[in-house]
Amino acid sequence: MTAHSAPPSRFDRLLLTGAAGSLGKVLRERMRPWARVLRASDVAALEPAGADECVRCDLADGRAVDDLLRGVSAVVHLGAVSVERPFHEILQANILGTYNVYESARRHGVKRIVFASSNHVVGFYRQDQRIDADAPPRPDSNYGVSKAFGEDLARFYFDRYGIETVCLRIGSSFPEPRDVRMLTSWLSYDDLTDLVQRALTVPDVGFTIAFAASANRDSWWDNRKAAHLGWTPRDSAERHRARLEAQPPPAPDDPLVTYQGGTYTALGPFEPNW
Ligand code: NAI
Ligand code: 15L
Repeated sequence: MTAHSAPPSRFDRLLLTGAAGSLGKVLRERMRPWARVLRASDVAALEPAGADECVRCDLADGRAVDDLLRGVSAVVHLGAVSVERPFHEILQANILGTYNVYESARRHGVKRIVFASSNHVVGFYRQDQRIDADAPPRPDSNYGVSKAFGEDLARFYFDRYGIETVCLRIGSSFPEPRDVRMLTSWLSYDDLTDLVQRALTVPDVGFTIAFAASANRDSWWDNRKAAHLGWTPRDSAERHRARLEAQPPPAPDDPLVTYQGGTYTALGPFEPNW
């Protein structure tokens, strides 16, 4: 299966949360041929496009999310606070929001979710360590903790209710890598698209954790436990190396070049809102 091609059988209705975000905009265009109807959702306003169903919905609103999941065949769940923020913000969108998605999936018989997890679930591993999906989580932030919660929730909903999830521990998915850390963590949009397509369509994924980086020269992640997805990234950050290494070099103990999660390991603390 190559990126952008239609999967072997089309879905009836695919739900994409976070559709107004950076990755959501990209995947919305690319997922449209994969389903009879694409339902695009976000708390932010959505531009009408194609024949998409556009639903503005706060993931923290359980009743609204329950309506959102009605009639859906599978979900690509991107909607979230996507950077480090105070816990009360993360709690609403990422923790309560992801619970609402899974519980509504159970109520409506949705059998497959692709969950946008993050490298920040394991951000406190050092860059000289190589880990696989069985390495214990070492979240680097409130944000990373919320993604670890999402992975645990996905594990529970598979063991208890048989809802399959592929958790994508996305590295750094931007048009181009932005700093020396991203020479290792970068994921191109084409490689992301191919991975999402496989995560939706490969049979019997159960509960799978896949590290999501392009075929960069160096890697911190051993992806053999996701080999059944048959995903082979094609792109590489290598052609950006000279430009990025010409940037002023970080100190050897700078988190950017020390920890897999980079600068997230040094953010905060944030005052609670109580
Ligand atoms: P983004 O911040 O551009 O998009 C996230 C979207 O979620 C936004 O459109 C936002 O309005 C929406 N959202 C936030 N709170 C919401 C709520 N309460 N209800 C409904 N929608 C809400 O982030 P991006 O880069 O597109 O990331 C997409 C997903 O992938 C996120 O879950 C992020 O954590 C994850 N990810 C992204 C990486 C990247 O490099 N772009 C790396 C690792 C994970
Ligand atoms: C993430 O999880 C974020 O969503 C994204 O904005 C980047 O910070 C990325 O990780 C990264 O680690 O580069």
